[in-house]
Amino acid sequence: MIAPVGHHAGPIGGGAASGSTAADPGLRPVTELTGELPQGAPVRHFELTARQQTITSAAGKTVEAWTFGSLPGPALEAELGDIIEVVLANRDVAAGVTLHWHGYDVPNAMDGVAGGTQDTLRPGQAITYRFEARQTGTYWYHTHQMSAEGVRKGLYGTLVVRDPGVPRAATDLVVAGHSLASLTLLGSSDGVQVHEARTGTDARLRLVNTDSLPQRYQLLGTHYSVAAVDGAELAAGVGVPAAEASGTILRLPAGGRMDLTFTVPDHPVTLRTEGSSSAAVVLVPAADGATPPAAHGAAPTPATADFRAGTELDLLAASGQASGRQGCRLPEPAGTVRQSWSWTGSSGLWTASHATPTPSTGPHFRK
Ligand SMILES: [Cu+2]
Repeated sequence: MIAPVGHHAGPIGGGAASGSTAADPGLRPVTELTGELPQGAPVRHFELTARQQTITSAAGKTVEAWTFGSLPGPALEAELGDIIEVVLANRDVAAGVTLHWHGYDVPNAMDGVAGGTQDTLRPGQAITYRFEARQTGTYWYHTHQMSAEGVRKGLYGTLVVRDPGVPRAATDLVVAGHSLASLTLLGSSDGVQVHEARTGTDARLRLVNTDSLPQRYQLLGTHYSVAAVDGAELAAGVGVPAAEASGTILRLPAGGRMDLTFTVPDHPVTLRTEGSSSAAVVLVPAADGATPPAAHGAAPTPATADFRAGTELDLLAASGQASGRQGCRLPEPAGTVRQSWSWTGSSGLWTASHATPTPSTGPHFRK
């Protein structure tokens, strides 16, 4: 039985009392800062249940995890202007759970910071998060109760918000890199994951580092463009030449994202992470209609990456060259939310704070 957690469930952040018991009638409990929702907007409804789970990986490793049913949790998708509604329940994670929207601007009461904007959910409890999708791009969600432990053990997933006015790439993949004990995952696996795509069509690979340390990746077999960083679309993508084994290394900071775009070539494209020699995401040219997929033979042997020989892509230098200026910021399209980053020692995670206000219809509290 799941009991709802109401606005009067108890004291919240910093000892401030919630509800009408507040000593100062001029103070509003943070749990009331829910913002306003657009009338009649489509509602994207999701249900996430935190649980203890034993995971056996593709490579045969067994780890004790905390999950939202899978590693990563369900991939959440919405369009700009939608209402994102997520019912979070805690089945049996004794340490508690919340949902924080990494890099995503939400009303304060929806921000999921245990002890700051809500109480943690204990086993048997549930809460509903509801907010308008006002930013497009690649984001992720994670627990914010003891997050150094909770995120690492598996309480995370991806969030992608699309602009319905922008055509979706023919192949649009979200791949979260994650480390859990001896396990390093690319997406949901520490093995080889093969996706088919037609030669000549466009592809977008949304890379998310869900670790609390930087991670390094390589995309082999194609030239590509870094089209977005941390959810913000770049005005001009940063071009990266085709990489062989000693090619360009993409270094993603803790919690960081990079969207890579390319045209599917007539040969495989392989994504590798430094943390695992077994994990690979491989895009192979799709069989044409006349040829059954089986005729293409066994799964390809993925390209091998050499992380010692490659050089890290310097986005600042690359964008400076592109614009003819030195040391400039990444180009920003209109409406970009500028993000700064801060290290929160208590949670052991980097968190984004927003320096540029976005239009607000409700009370927002900015970290
Ligand atoms: Cu985060």
